[in-house]
Amino acid sequence: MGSNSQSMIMRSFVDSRLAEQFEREGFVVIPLLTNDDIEQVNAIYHNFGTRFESDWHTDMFSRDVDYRRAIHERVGAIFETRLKDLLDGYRYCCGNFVVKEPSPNSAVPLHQDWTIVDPSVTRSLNVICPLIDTNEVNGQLNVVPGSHHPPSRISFGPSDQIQIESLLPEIKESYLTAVRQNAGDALIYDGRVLHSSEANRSDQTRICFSAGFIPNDAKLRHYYRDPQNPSVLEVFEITDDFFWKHTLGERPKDARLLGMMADENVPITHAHLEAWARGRMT
Ligand SMILES: O=C(O)CCC(=O)C(=O)O
Repeated sequence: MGSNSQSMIMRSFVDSRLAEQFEREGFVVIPLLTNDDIEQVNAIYHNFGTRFESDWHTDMFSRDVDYRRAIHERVGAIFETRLKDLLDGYRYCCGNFVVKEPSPNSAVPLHQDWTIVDPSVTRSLNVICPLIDTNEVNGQLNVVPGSHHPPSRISFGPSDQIQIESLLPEIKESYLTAVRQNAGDALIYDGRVLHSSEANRSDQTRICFSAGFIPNDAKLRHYYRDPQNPSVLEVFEITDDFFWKHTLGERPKDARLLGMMADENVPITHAHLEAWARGRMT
């Protein structure tokens, strides 16, 4: 299911130091939003006042398409402005608030983000930016550096649960890095990078904005696995509106089916962790 129309873009940042660090580690952290931006984004969040049931929530949980579109456009415009001169040939394609209410139930397990491009030829960049300083108490992010290196998987949406429980003690001990961010700092990572966050044990809600960027010439994709036919992934070409219209877990509507592929994801093992760590050295 490769596509020749998408070119492998190795360089993601204009700045060489960031570009190299990103290739090696799969992520960088940079100061991004100004204090005024943070105020504006906070005001947008609070003015909408949307209520969610769960203690960790993303706008994708909402069925209010107008709300989702408004957030995508209004907050996305701020991130587009701040990132356009830093990224090398990438465009904004999706954006959501990701919010941790103060609760022991607000942890996010280790995962890769959905694959939204053809990973055999290109990559997506994902951004997570908190509106307050984050730390080990209020739900800072953690990443596995180097986990964008092969072998990599296709992440096909909410039913894609990485079976990794038995490796978690080892990952926490030797491979997981905490990312402490000041308000407005952006964690920018390759969408394949494994990441997680602990529960928010503070008394303040931790609001982040999460945005996706893809190369200007890349086509957006969504990989869907039908629970009745779990050995196969259906590959759809999607457009930006998918991200505010799509209902979590459903087969995409109004999207072009490009074809089917075998689900070749294999469980993550100690050998993967070693390979990723080695990939950082080369
Ligand atoms: O909100 C968080 O702490 C985690 C968010 C996240 O992992 C994601 O959006 O992929």
